[in-house]
Formats: sequence, C-alpha cells, structure tokens
Amino acid sequence: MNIVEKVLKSHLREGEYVKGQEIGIRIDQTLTQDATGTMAYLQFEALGLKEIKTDLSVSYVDHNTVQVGFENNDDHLYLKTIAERYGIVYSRAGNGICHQVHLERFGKPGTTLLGSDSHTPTGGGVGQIAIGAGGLDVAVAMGGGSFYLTAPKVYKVNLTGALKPWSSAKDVVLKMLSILTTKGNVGVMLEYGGEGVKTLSVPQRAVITNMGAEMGVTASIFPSDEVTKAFLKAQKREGDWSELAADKDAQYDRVIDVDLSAIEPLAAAPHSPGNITAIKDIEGMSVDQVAIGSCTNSSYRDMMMVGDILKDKVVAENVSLGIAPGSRQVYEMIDRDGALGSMIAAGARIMESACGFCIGNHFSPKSGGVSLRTSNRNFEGRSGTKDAQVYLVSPEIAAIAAIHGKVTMPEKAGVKYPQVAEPKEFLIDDRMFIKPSAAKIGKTEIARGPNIGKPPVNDAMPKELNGEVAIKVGDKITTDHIMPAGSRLKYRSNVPKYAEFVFEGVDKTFPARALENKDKGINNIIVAGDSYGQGSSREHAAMCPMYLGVKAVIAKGFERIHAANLINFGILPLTFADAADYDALEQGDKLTGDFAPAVKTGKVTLKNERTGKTIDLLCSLSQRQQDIVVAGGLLNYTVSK
Ligand code: MIC
Ligand code: SF4
Repeated sequence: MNIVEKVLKSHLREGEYVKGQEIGIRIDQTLTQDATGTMAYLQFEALGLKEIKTDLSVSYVDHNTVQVGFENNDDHLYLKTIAERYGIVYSRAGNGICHQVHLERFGKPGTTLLGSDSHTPTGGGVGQIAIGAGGLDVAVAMGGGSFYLTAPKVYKVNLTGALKPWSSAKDVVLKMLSILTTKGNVGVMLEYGGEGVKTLSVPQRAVITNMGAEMGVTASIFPSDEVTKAFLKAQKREGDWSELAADKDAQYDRVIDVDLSAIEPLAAAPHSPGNITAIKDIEGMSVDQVAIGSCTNSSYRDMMMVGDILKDKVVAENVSLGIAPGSRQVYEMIDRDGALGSMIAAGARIMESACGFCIGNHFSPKSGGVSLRTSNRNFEGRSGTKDAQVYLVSPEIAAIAAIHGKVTMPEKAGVKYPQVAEPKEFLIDDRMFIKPSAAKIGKTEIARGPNIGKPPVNDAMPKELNGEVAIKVGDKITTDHIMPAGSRLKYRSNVPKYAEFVFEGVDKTFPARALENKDKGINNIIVAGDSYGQGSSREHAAMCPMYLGVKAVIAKGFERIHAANLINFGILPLTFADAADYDALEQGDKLTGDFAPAVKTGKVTLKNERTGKTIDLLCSLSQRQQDIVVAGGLLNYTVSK
C-alpha cells in the first residue's frame, strides 16, 4: 500500500475502498477557525449533542482579529463558551494561525484531521491525512459522523537531490503548481516520497502540503520518518510519533519526478497561484509592498531567514514591509534569537500573529501597486485592492526585494545565504490554549452577542424545479469572487447581511436581482465555466446564495470543497454534457423542463425559452448526496437521521 491507502483504509467506516467511489472515514481530529467556526458551531449546536466525539477538536481565533466594531469580539466570546461547553480546545487570539499552531502542537502522524479551512492539508507535513471542508462537514465530524470523500487517485511526487541555497520549499510547491496547475485535480491526493524527502524539515514539508490546496487536490502527505521524529521531539511530543512509509511495491496512478537541485526561485504572477514565472524573468520589477507571513510561510525557519537578510539593512524607500510571524511560539523564539530585533530595526511593520494581510483584512496595497507576498493566494482583489498586482514568492526573495525596492536575484543582492538550523527544542508554552475541563462541559452558558445569528434553514427540495439564469460567470471563479472576505468578514455570523455582498466584485446588482426573483417564486440559477468555487472552504459561498434563492449551479466543472458545500446547502451542482452549451446561455434566460428528477437519474434536458434550444445536463451524486439535496441540505438530513 501507499501511505494514503494506509491511513484511509485504517479509518474506513463506510463504503468499499474502490478508487472513484464514495467512502466514509473516521475523523480523529478537527480544527476550526473563527471566520468559519461560528457557523460551524451554530450548526453543531443544531445537531443537539452533549459533547464532541473526536479525539481532539481545536477552535482557533486567527482570522477576524482586527475587531473594528463589536462583531468579531462577540464571535470570539461565543467560540470560547462553545469550546468550554462541548469539550473543545480553544486557542485564543494571539496564539497564532491555526495551521501553523496545529502543526506545532497537535498534528500526529497516521491520523486524520478535518478542518473548516482549505489549508488544513498543512498537516500532511507531519504525516496526517488532513483535509479542508465546509464547517457543516466539520460539525458533523465533531459529532462523531463520518466524513465522505471519493477514494482518491494517488500521485507520487518523487523528490530527488536537495535544494540549492536561495531555492526554498515555496519554489517546490510553485513548481508543482506549474505541473499540475490549479484545475483538473479533483479527487487526487499527493504523496511525497523519494530520497529528497529527508532533506526537507517538517515546516518545509508543510509549506508544500499547504499549497496543495491551490492545485485542488484533496490532501498532500509526507512520510513520517526520522525528520518527523526530531521535529516532534523538539516540540516535546515524541510520544506522538509513529513511522509511516509506503510499501516497497506501492502502486500509484501517476509518478511525478522533481529534482530538488534543479529548482530555481519562482513566483506566482497575478492573478492566480498557477501563473508561474521564474524570479529571473521578473528581475528588476519595482515593488511597492512586501508582506511576509500567512499559514504558508511563517515558521521559525522562515522568520529567521528573513531576520538575517534584514540585519543591519533598512527597508527601501519605495517599499512598505509587513511581517506576521505564524504563531506565538515563532514570535517568542525569533525575539529570543534576535531576528525580531533585526526586523524592527530595518523598519518592518510587525504585525499580529494572525491571517491579517493574507485575507485582505488590512495592509491593502495602493491602487495598481505591486505586492510581493509569501502567502498562497493572489486572486484578483483578495488583497483588498482590485487592481493590485500580487506576486507569491518565498520569504527569502520577499525580504531581498524589501531592502532593494525591486525584485533582485539573491546572488546580486549583497547578502550571505542565512544558515538556519531547525531548533533542537522549540519554546513550549501552551498557556494560550484553554483546555476542556470536565467541570464546565455541558454547563457553561453560551455567550450570544447581537452578531450571533442562526444557521439559515432551507426547505426540502421542491418537487418541481425550473428557473432563471440570474448570473453568468466565467472560468476559475473563486470563493473570493462569490463571497468576498476582507472588510466583509465581520458579517460571517449574520447570513442575511453577508448575502448582500454575494458576487460583489463581479456584479454588484446580483443580490438584489436574486432576491427579487426569490420573492416572485422564481428559482435562481448560476451559470459558470470551469473550476467553479476554487480556493477557500467558506461555506458561505453556498449558504448565502442559498439564502438568495439559488437552487442550482450549472458549470463546466466544480472544485471539490465547493461542490460538497453546494450539496450540503441543498443547491444542485449540474454540469454541461457538452461544454459548448455554456456559450448558448445568457443572463435572464428561462430554463424550463423539470430538473428535480436529475438528482436521481443523473441527467436532465432543459429548454432555453429564449432560443428554443435544449441543453443536456449531468448530475452525478452518490445515494447519500441525493438524499441530502432532497432534504434541503446536510443539516436537515443529519437532524432527521
Ligand atoms: C482563505 O484563505 O481564503 C480562508 C479565509 O482561510 C478560507 C476560510 C474562510 O473563508 O474563512 C479558506 O481557505 O478556507
Ligand atoms: Fe489564514 Fe491566509 Fe492561511 Fe487562509 S490562507 S488560513 S487567510 S493565513
């Protein structure tokens, strides 16, 4: 067996492990963050259980920490009391970014982790099958329910050689993105192997598994070996280690060879993480802003590299440099070891250990500005500035550009390659976690400020379905397009309000039009191109359209997490039998012919009233998914069970 099979088969609960078929697995650990967490826990409450049934569930506060207005703080208090009441570990604001902290303190080889955040696969760096999902799926898993996925195809990434100075883990994953691109990898897991693996530390491995999310793969995993053992030992968690390796004769669906020694510094150019270019090809480009941090590149190693490069230098006059260390552990250690002082002295703007700039919460670039970032997504407008040009690069390249004011090849930068060793002992201080206490489980009063709404309730699917194309969008529409984050994030617990911003950057008139249709009893349909719903796991990208009366999305293709979220909220994901039919549809088209039976039959033909032509649509759902859609979503379905 390969590693993926070993972990999945040891957690198999339902279904037969046949590639492409739906299986249900047991989830050992869950994580949530505050932006998806409030809704996840409101849904968990609606399940009516006494306490969680996982080995470990952690609730992190790291996304909405800007706290302009009362909303975020109300959410945090709600999350804290929920954690006490149901036996969940609460990671307070200030403790760091969920994926970095989870890797440090909880990730355990050979286990399964489900998180309400698309970068949960970071845990693959320590040998977990770690999967991102919508909050409702996580709520069900916390309640002991299985998580469903298709038994994946497994691609082996065979690493050979070792990275040269100035090439980093970020460049490895950007290389992978140049090979696999950001679409077409639904139902795939990546397993890293080969001689090159042992040259990469756990935090470097985690950079690589983190950005598997950008390829759309379900998870990425590294073996658990001596390097993993040393990392866990340095985190005083040696007892959590176990070996995880592929059998000699393990089979794979595809093998991708990557020679680490041939990897050059790379960047993802605007506006997609799959738009890969070599640093040497953008050399000399003037830079307005540099942002270092995010769950991808904010480890001790990354921050020490940056501190070393900035030592005794000053940030170029044309640049504003922001740095956000990934966790309190990292923060304290770079303070102790001097890097923080070098950053401050260089004029860096030291930020909170949180998602911050990555999600467009603050630090937006100037109009049309060039921003070099070490994060994982550069979708148009995500930074908070629609016409900003965001490039994703390694921390080394980012720091060098910050002092030179332009993209500079490291060899010409006048800096020595920093030698940063992995610590033999990390600084362990778990006091910012509030651990469950038996005295409080089942007792703590839940704090519900005015920002805490209720999960929207959907009706069972109507017996007959037809509708109107309320909007037509193109290829690679991300969840950031559908449901913007940034300054709108504070409405995450208030669905009617948040729904006012659906497709804000694409067509501001959509919510009003959709609501008008809904009031007239007309079902709304979204028509989309390829890879609809790329990016985050935010279920609001399904929940808010549901609130606006969207009953179906017809697309050329869907991304995994978003397709699951649509089903979870009773919205039908339909695909074109012939992709060319996409061109024949326009906003306002009325599609007649009842498409409700498609749920069961897998296909339906609709008539476009405007053109008189018919289009064939496909709908491939498992029996369980059919039942969920018919029930009007996963919450109704689970409660009824
Ligand atoms: C993101 O990076 O887009 C987020 C914000 O972390 C999301 C979750 C969310 O929208 O709350 C994700 O990646 O799932
Ligand atoms: Fe936070 Fe950015 Fe990571 Fe999402 S990608 S979890 S916003 S740091």
